Amino acid sequence: TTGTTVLAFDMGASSGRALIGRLASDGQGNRKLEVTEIHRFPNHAVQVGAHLHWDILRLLREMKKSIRFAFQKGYEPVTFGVDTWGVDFGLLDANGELLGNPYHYRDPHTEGLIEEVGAMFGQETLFRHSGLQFMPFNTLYQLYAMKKAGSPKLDVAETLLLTPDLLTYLLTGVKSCEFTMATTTQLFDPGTQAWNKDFMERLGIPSHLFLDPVHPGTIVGPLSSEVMDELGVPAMKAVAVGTHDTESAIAAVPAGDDPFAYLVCGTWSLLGTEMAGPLLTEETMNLEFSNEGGVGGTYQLLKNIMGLWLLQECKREWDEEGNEIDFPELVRMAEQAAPFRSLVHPDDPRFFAHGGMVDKIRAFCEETGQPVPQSEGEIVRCILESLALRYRQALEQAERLTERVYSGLHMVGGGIQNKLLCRFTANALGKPVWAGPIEASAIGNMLLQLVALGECKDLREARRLVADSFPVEVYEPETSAEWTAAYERFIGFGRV
Ligand code: ADP
Ligand code: LRH
Repeated sequence: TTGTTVLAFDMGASSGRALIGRLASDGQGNRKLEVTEIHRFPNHAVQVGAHLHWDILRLLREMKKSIRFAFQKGYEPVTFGVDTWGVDFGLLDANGELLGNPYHYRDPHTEGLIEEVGAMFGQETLFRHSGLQFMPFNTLYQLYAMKKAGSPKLDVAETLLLTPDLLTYLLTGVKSCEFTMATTTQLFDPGTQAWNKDFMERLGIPSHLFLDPVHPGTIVGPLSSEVMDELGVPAMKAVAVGTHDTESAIAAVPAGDDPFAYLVCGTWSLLGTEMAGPLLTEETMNLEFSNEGGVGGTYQLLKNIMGLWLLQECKREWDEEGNEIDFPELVRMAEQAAPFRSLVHPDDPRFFAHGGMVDKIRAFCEETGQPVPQSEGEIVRCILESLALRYRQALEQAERLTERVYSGLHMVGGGIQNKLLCRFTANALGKPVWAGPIEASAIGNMLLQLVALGECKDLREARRLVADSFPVEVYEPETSAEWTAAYERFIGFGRV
């Protein structure tokens, strides 16, 4: 039987991919989502002068290529959805043309602005009206950086489109603003469920740039006639899915009705739990958790953890030195290295900027009186053990905030291909890890298309479809006094 077919574009900070989802039915009421990857391409930051940018037109070109591939292979998707990393945006002029290359969230122009804006508004006020952890890349700081630099783009811009909305616009010509991305800006007030015009005014950010958000599952519009002609494909409608990749990934966690904890594991690690609304308490702020708008009316209480970025950057450095080692091999090297020699705190701010990661890790170890990791295996082992311990710390904090105890951790995303990390995490937590699916963001993206098409009733039914369609790998914890001792050392770094 042929079933409804949809196309998901999932743009991660390290790679972009296009996947086809087909809803297959055995005729007896049992349905499965069959997923096929049709295209994958690297996504790199590009340094231009003092700034770091995304290569947005390259992404557009790869997306068009994906659409062509899909139809060439005989698929006939009726809709598509785009999800990307959070916070970033492009500006359009009055003719609807893109003003320059969007900044990359790791551009250093926001340095020092957390402190500056905090002093202007008071951190409590900022938190109460945004619900977000103070991350240097939040859209609020990026726009304020442009304002401070006297950017003429801000003066002529008519519309701001967040990255997934921008890519959707470049394919359809329709401007939209999707809710989950809007909640990553720090300019959207979860209390009033509206843009915070007061913050904008006080920072000199023009408030006319922002469109009213629509909820995930809203149909945006068909491919533009230019794109249809160029590619020779029929009309296919864009759906505003959970366009923030993290929210799409959470939608695809195969959890049941009980409260659960999750870790979305990619370039970033997002660890948290699903809530019915935001938790805007002082303790949430002090423990550095965010409230992000999710799909299906949820709010996600989660912590941004620097994640596999540390490993990606080391790999990039070794690759550039001509010492190319793939991820599976790096994991094997880590497995052979001695355990618990050196640990870092992954969220030390020094690790945020790109470049020099191996030296930064060594410096952290030296400053904290630990053996300095030398070989690739030692470095990778240090990163993976440190991440696992950080996950335990964040899970304990989530338990404190929600006054619940979670019986294990769901892990999804590309990072679960690192089985050593999954095993370390189960051991560090002393709880089972349920790993899968890998392509959670793309799958969650498809689910919201199926909701828009009336094929899935709600998030609960969508999650059941994931559980019926994809295997989950279970990692039981191995009891170990060594992990407990390592956790004591880790906590000694003193960060929340
Ligand atoms: P993003 O969406 O942020 O680009 P992904 O979810 O694709 O990230 O995850 C990318 C990460 O997954 C890489 O940084 C790497 O650490 C890990 N990874 C990818 N493939 C493998 C593999 N074969 N073995 C181990 N780890 C892998
Ligand atoms: C993960 C992610 C995360 C954001 C970061 C910018 O891809 O979307 O949720 O905070 O990118």
